[in-house]
This record gives sequence, structure tokens and C-alpha cells, in this order.
Amino acid sequence: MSRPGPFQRNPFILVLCALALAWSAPVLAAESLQQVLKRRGLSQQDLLAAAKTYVPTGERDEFLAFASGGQSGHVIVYGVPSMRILKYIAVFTPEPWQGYGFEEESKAVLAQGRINGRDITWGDVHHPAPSETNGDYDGKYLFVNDKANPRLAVIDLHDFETKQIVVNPIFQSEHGGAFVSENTEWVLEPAQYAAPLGGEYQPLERFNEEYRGGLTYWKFNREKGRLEPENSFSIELPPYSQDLSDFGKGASSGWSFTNSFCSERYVGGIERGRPPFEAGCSAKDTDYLHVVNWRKAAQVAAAGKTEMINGHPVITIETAIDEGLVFLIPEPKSPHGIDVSPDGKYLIVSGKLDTHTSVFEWAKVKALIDAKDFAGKDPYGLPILDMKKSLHTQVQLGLGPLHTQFDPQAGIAYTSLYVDSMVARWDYLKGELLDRLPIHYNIGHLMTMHGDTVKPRGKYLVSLNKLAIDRFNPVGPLHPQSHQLVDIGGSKMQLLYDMPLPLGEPHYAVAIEAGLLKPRIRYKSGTNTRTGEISPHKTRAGEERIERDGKRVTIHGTLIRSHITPEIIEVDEGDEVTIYLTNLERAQDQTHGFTVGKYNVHGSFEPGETASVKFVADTPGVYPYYCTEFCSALHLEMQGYLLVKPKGYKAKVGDLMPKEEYGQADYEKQVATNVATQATIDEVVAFITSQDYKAHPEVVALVEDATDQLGRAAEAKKKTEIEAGAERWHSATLWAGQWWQYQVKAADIGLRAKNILEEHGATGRP
Ligand code: K7E
Ligand code: CUA
Repeated sequence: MSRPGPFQRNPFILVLCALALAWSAPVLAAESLQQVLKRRGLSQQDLLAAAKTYVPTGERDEFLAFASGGQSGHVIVYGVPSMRILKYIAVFTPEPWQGYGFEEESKAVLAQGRINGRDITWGDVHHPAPSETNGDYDGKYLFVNDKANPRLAVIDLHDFETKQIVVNPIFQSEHGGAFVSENTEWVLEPAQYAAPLGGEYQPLERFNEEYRGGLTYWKFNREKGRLEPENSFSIELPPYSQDLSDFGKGASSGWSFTNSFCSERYVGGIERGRPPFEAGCSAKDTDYLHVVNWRKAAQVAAAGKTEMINGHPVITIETAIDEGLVFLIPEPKSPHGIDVSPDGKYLIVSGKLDTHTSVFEWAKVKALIDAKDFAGKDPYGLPILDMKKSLHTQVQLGLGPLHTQFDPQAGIAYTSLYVDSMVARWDYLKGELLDRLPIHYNIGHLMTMHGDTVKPRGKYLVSLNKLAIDRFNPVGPLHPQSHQLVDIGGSKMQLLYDMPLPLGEPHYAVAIEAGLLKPRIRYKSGTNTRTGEISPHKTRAGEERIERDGKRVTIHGTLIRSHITPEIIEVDEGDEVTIYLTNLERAQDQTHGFTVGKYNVHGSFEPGETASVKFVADTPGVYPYYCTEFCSALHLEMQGYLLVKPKGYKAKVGDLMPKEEYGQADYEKQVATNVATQATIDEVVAFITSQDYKAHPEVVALVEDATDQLGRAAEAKKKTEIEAGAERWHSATLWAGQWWQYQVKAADIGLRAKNILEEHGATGRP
């Protein structure tokens, strides 16, 4: 059935049509819209919300959201406004469908995240940050942090795969990461809970002297798509529990801003008869906003004015003071978000324990810094600016303000109110509250489209809520997380849709215009997708082989509809087995999976990918292996056997495979088939060469592959003829069969090239 055209999709016309139908239709006709509304108890408002979020079959979303997966260690990708989940990107946690952590290439990525020699196979993902060009998302990379085990990861948006994990060399926990500078030169990862830098032991009694916070600025190499630990540096800070951060932009370019809480430096100790952390950490009225000149700090680090901790350069607090790198401004207590306005002129800070949201004005802050107009110094000697002199305004929005996102209209922002469970729309220039919308319940972060860039897109807002309580069907005491979609296009905010998310607790999310994302549909044949390089183990059709070196057995195999080559692998008990597989497919979405039962290995092989599984065949027996994606009609036949022979096993005479004897008639039958196949191949070749096929890179690649196969067919044909000439019919028949195998592969590849040319003509479009 074809889907409705645009005319029928206009909701207004739809209502009219439905009404007309209701008048004239016979009793058994499909339900009318009015009937459905009545039967399901839906209002006009519900209908409007549905029409605003519904994406008809085959149509796509306008934005893609990337949500932190919290304790799952993953990133969740969904469409806006449909809220349809598209992908879980495995980052810090193994995920078998993607083969992540079950094949060697991705295990190598997870291994980069080892700490103290220990595998850390989960993460607490809080803040995704897309790469930016001139302060706007460019759709190339995504960075996320792990708060629990201070780490950052790089996801390449060309294939939505995790490529790199770096471990923070000096912190024991972090929170603020990841934030990127306007052109993604740096990715900022601030510490959270203070600890001795580098990880040594110090008693809590020495908290003020030995415990420290800090900021790590990771250098990003855009060409390589990797963070460069060797070119990164940190700034030592007092133990103030640094928190969320943001990079300056526009007017405040070159600076970064970091909140803190518990600047009281309280160390708890309820079991020692002291008041608990929460009391001691919120005793003062203010904490500190850290204002950092990162551009100058990068120069100071490059000049070597650093101390090495764990081989990582750290700018000490004294150097930061001497060089004028860090300034503090008191901010209302226990703040959470710090968000820089799209023009970079205002810094918005929400104090969780204050009803106000504070708007600092960059021009005022900068003037105080330039004039060295300081109100005092903190106990470590860092200059403190006067809060009142730095403020533009403070606005009473509601209880528990947390995070702020921006609107395309100048001065308009949205702030989450955690305690009130509301979203506030307000004007930070005029200091006016404009609208409030109740949310269910306890909103944490919120996101608008490109809402933290120089160019917010407006339209939608998603509130990421901490509790779901009664929103969804109960599924036990552990409820799903809840994302609520809000229309912010009109003068009043309108709640459109509730989406349950059954993974870890999401914190931040970002939404990127779908048109900016240009993910690939296949890899260059033989790609190790985790490094982006052509694997030395790339295997072409006909090059499949099993090699033994002592106890090490290495298999180079291929996957293509519908066979795994090789189909039989025989090893001895205790052999170390490595199976490299290349997916020879070039067709879109033609993924093959691979597993060997009972050995806990699994890979997902996207078209063109080369990856490997490795295990010690320590248990003798018979192990079927198979493709785990329903890839074709003969998918179930995409199988093979791993035979693990027990130690000292001796083959008996009866074990030999029965030998079939082929005669001259069999030989001639096979040759006739080959001749017919060749006629088909010649036709395909004639078609392809009659076209301007060189305009299509993927057709060129296919032709290359087919030519390769035909070369092998010619070799097999020669051997066939030698055997036939000597009247060794059995051998000649088998060689003729092999010749045909190569022909079939060439024909298959050629036909696919022909299809592409027929579908796309000479447009050069993939
Ligand atoms: Cu508010 Cu980690 Cu950004 Cu949670 S964080 S909400
Ligand atoms: Cu390949 Cu199923």
C-alpha cells in the first residue's frame, strides 16, 4: 500500500475528509477520525499534539537528539519530533549487537579506558557535546564523559561509532565534561569531587592543603578525529567541587566558565559525629564561578610553565595567579548549570538552592579583570571579583533552577526548575519571566534545538526528567526515564509527547539538524572501523585461508550472502584461534553477524568492515558458527563448523570423508554450466562498459572486485583444462566447479554494479 500524499496528511483537510466520510460511509467502513477521538477519549488538543509529532512512514525527522545514557554507559539517538529511537551507541559498556566488546577491534577501544590495569566496563555518561565550527554544531563528532571513572570518549558521527576513550590522568572523578570550544580545538573536562591530583593517598585532615580540583583541556586533532593526550594540559584549582562548565563564544571567546559547589570545603563525617555533607556543603550563601582565560592558559602550558603529574602537564594555582589565568566570582549557592548566551555576552547561572537565576554580564566581568578591580582573594590567593559589579540582573524563576537553553529570539531562554517541576521561558536581557509549563516530574536538563550554540533553532524543547512515577504502564519498582517533547514555536509552550526511555538516567542531550549529519552507508573494503585504517587482515574473495603457527591458528575469512568462507575450521584442543572476517558486501544495510557458540565472541560486520574474534579453543567438541543477522533467504545456511579435536586424537581410517568419483559426463555438465554463466557475465560487462561507470566510485570498486574474481576464474579454468587434457575427470570436474565459483562471485558483483548504474543513471549519486 502506498502511503498518503501530502494533501491527505494536512490535518485540517484530514478532519474535513473524515467528517465527510462519517456522513456518507456505510456502517462497516473504517472508523472516522471523530469516532476514533470519541472511542479513545482524545481531545482536539491531543489531536493537534499528535499531528505535530507524527512522522509518516518513510519520512524522516528534522533533528536527531543525542542523549546521555547515564549508568548504561551508552548514548541514545532519537528523532525529533517523532521521538523514535534510532540507535544506542555503545561507548563505555560492551554491547553485543554492535559486537562492542565481543570482537577484538572494539575491545581495543574499551581497553584504552582501563584504569590501574583494571577493565572498567561501565560508565556514568552525563554530557554529550557535538563538535562545533564557528560556534555551531558541524555534525562531525560527539564527545561524552564518564563521571564515575573520569574519562572522555570520542564518537565519530560518520558512522556513529566510538573511536577513542581517554582516561583523565590526574582526577578521581569529574562531572563537567564534555564541553567544546567554538572550533573544537579543545574539549574541557572539569573535576568534581576533590582529591589529591594524580591519585595518591592523603588523609581528609589534609583536605585544604592536599586535595585539589581542576580543569583538563584536551587537545582535539580534527584531521585524525582523536584527542591528543600529549598536547593536553590541566589547571590546578582549589578543592571547590568544580561542576558544569561552558566555553565562551563571540564576545567571550577565549574564556571558559566553571561552576562549583561546596566551596565551604566541608569533608563530612556523619559517623564521626559531624553534621553531614549536605549541611556543611551548603552553609555559605555563595559558591564560586571560575572564569578562565583558556587561550592564555594554552600558551602558558605550551611554554612549559607546568608541573608534571603522572606525565601530564599541570598549571599550578600559583602560576595561574601569576599569569592571570583564573578569577573567581561569588555565585548563589549550590549552582548547577552555567550557560553562555548565543552571542557570548551573558553568563547564566542557576543556584539550585536559590529561586533566582543570575545573569552575569561578560563586559562587566572583563572590565573588572582588565582594571584588576578585585574584591579580595580566596585562601589560595586567587582574585575574587565583586558579584554585584559583575551581575546584569537576577530573575526569580521558581524553585530549584538548574539548566538553561536558548531560543533564536534574542534574550529568550528556557530554564529547568527541578523542585517546581517546570520549564520557565524568560527574557534574560529584560529580566522578565514570560511563561511556565508544568513537567512530569523533576526535570533535570532540558534541550532546545542547537540550544547551546551561537545559532539556536527553536521549534522544540525536550525536558529530561528524573522521575516518571505515573506516566507509563508500571514495569516494576524501577521505572523508565522520561523525556517530554514541548512545542516552543508559539507564544505558549505546549507539551506534545511523553517518551519512556528504558536505559540509564539521561542527564544532558543535544539535538542536531538532521541535514548536517552525513553518515556513510558502507566502508572501503577491509576497514578496521575503530581505527579507520585498512586492516592488514583485509581478505578478498578467493584469498580465504587457515594458517597455523605452533599453537596459533589464524583464519582469514569472508562474509557475503549467503556464505561464510571457510565453512570448516579444524583445530586442536588448546589452540589459540583468531578469526578475521571481511564483509565483502557493498550493498546498503547488508550487515552480517558472526559468532562461535559457547566461546563468548560476537561481531557485527557492516559492509566493507574487517574485524576479528579471538579465543582459546580449550574445550574439545563441535561448535557450529553462524551469521547472526537475517541477511538473506539463505541466511540460516550461512553457517560452518569449528571442530576442536581432543588432545592426542588420532584419525581413524573410517573418519575420512567419502570420496565421490566424478566421470567425464559430470565434467562436461559442469563446463556447459560455466559456458552459460560466462555468457551472462559478458552481457553485464558489455552493459557496464557502455555506461560512464567511472563517475560512480562504488561501481568502480565493484568492477575492480569483479575483475579480480574473473582473473581467478581464468586460473582455475587453466587447471581444469590441464586435468581434462590428462583425462583425470574427477579432478577436472572439481576444478571446473571452482572455476564456476569464481564466475558466480564475479557475476554477483557485476550485477550489483549494473543495478547501481540502472538506478542512478549517470548522476554520480550514490
Ligand atoms: Cu544536571 Cu550531570 Cu548536567 Cu544530571 S547533570 S541533571
Ligand atoms: Cu549473513 Cu545471515
